Amino acid sequence: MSDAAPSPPVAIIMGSQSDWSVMKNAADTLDALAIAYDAQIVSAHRTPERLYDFARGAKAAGFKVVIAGAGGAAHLPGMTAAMTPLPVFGVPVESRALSGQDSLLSIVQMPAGVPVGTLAIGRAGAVNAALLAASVLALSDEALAGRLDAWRKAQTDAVAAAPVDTP
Ligand code: RP5
Repeated sequence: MSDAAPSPPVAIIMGSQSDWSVMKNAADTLDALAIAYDAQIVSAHRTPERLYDFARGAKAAGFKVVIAGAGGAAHLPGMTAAMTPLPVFGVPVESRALSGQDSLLSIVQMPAGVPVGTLAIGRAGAVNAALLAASVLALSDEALAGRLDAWRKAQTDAVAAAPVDTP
């Protein structure tokens, strides 16, 4: 047994520093719901040993949900899901060459047996990955369930009944 403090419930991992501008939207959403997280750069291609260490140890470290963002040939979410029983939500990051279509297809087309919950490309996917993580954690956390309900009510209340002209 390690004496290290348990990890926060959510791990946000990403393949590159260049993914952070998208994945920060997941972090900001978790912040809004007062959910603690740890954000790390873990590249399936450039730091495979870091990936193995993270994924194999994620559950024992205390994480409950993994949000994994990557772009291009985006192996990170699938490789992570292969090595941990924790739920993994994959966020396709918009790539320069193919606008994230490559990222999306790389992440979503997992063979049967190793699931990755795949979100939309870019910011929407990052925000929704955080909201899905919140929904999972709220199943066993009444206080968080209340905060999530309030977040959704605020979103609903912010929708105007009729459109206005914008400059
Ligand atoms: C992937 O390659 C990363 O997830 C990133 O989206 C993409 C490009 O990475 P950089 O070349 O910008 O580091 O592994």
